[in-house]
Amino acid sequence: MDSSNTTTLRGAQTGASGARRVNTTYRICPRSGLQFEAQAEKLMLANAVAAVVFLLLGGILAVGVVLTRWPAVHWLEAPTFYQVLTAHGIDMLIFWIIFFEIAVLYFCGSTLLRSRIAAPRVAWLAFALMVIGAITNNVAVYQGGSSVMMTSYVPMMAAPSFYLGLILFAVGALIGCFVFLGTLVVAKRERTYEGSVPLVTFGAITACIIAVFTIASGAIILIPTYLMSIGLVEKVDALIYRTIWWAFGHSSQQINVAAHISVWYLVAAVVFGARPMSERVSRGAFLLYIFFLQLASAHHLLADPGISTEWKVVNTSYFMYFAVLASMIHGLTIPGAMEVAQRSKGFTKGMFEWLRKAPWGNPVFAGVFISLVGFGFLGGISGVMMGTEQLNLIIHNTIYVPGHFHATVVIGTTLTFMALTFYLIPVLFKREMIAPKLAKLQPYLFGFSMYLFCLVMMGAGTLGVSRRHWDMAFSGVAMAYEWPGAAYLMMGLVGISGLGAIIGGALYIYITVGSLLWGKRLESGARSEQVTPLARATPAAAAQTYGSLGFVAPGTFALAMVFLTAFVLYYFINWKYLSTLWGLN
Ligand code: HEM
Ligand SMILES: [Cu+2]
Repeated sequence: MDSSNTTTLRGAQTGASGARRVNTTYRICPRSGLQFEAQAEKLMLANAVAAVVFLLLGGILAVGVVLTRWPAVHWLEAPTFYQVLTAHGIDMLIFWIIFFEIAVLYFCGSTLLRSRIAAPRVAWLAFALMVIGAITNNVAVYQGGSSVMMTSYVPMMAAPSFYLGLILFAVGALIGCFVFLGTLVVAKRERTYEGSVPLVTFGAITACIIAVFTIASGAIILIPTYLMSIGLVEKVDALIYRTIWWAFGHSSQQINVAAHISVWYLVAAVVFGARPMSERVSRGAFLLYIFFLQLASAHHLLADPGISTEWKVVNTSYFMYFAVLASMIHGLTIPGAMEVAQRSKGFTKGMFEWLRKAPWGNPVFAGVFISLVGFGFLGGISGVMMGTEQLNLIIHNTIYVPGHFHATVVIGTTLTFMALTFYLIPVLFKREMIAPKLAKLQPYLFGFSMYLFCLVMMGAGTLGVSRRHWDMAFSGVAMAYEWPGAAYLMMGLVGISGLGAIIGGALYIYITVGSLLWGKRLESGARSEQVTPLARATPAAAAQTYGSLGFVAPGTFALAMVFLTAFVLYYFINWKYLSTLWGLN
């Protein structure tokens, strides 16, 4: 480890260069050494709690979705199913994740940089807008007439309040992004950190930049659609809608990826004291996201007529790989950093002692590791397969698609955020975690049920089972389609594994809310009116400074080769399958 990180906080301590006296207090968490500014802390709490409320709501709705898609149960009536599916998608993917991300941004801006948050009042306004928007949108969906799914493609129209809710929420989130950017400026001006911003914060900046672009795209298309719903605009072109909507819909997934990968680096730092193998490479990989990810939006339009093949191919078969490359760099350097850190602690036997002796009973680590592996193998490989123009035809609009994105946004983002919450319960919530045994179990139950859930959805999708379809059996239809038995079997397993994941999600909510409400209060750490310098021995110090670990990680290299083999095999199998579908032999 480099010895240059004797971080002292010249500016803030001496009150030098522009440091403005602001009426606030700071506390040092005695368990982590992290410093929380009073306003930022409250804002993080509020956003995280709102996130969990929507996760709870989305999880309850998931029961309805899953029990209807399980053919033997086929629970809800068609109109209710589409209504519940719309609310499930939006509450989960938009409200749960973005509320949590705003909390993560404030954490990376304020806590990691040891700075006060810029403009806390504005941040509260942002929060209020987001809450009002989310409630307005939900009410619209439950009132009926807005079961347009989360993509809300025109010319299918929802109630005006459906779009208005989304727009208010987006404006709030955008303001939250600017508060984060403002916090960076404050930290820089008041010199609360030395050198470059820490890598985790750098990742959060990436997420924030993508978010600004994303929200702007969302506004460009949702505002005219809103105006159409109230009768002021006559027509929004369907193809233009889809193109711009996906500049928003796809990019918003990149916010998630950048955010959860930042959290992986954070957890590697706080659990192992691990620094990235190479700061520069990791930062470069984050930059690749900014440059190339939006271009990959084209993979959502591969089946759209009216868009040229050249455009689709250039975007999805060339530019997309730079973004994939970035994810693979993170996917290697994070376990690599953990390996190097573990080896330096003496776990050097063979290729994998570092991994065997990892803290598997710690849900913060277990959650992140299960997330990382599942995100790479299930989400990553299937994503590249689907993003290939020809192969996309096999799975377009089948339940393979939700199989893929539950691997990215649930196993990747959601499981990571759950793991981070467990870290934050004693640190930010200042409570002892209730039910630690259940907490140990939680990432395994939720993660592995989700692994199976995604796999069987992808399996059923490969056989052609539609997504967003109330009745795969087409009962009562004159010329029904005869599915192979395997399709029914896999949809049955979707039901069972889905319920497993829902129980895992319920455990998370029970532990989080329970700890918050009746967990033993922990000492919060002394409050001070001034920023305190970061002690080098602080557990979280590695997350707050600059530096690289180096490159000796044979175990991770072996894992990477396994990944590559799986990738090549799966790619090959799909081309082979495509050739049988098209009868080219
Ligand atoms: C807790 C366990 C969960 C279960 C059992 C579950 C189940 C499902 C199922 C079966 C579908 C597909 C329905 C269909 O296409 O016919 C679906 C759709 C969806 N889910 Fe989940 N889900 C869960 C959690 C999540 C989470 C955490 C997120 C986001 C972070 C999420 C986001 C979505 C989205 C965006 C859709 C697509 C909605 C649409 O097609 O418009 N789900 N879910
Ligand atoms: Cu995409």
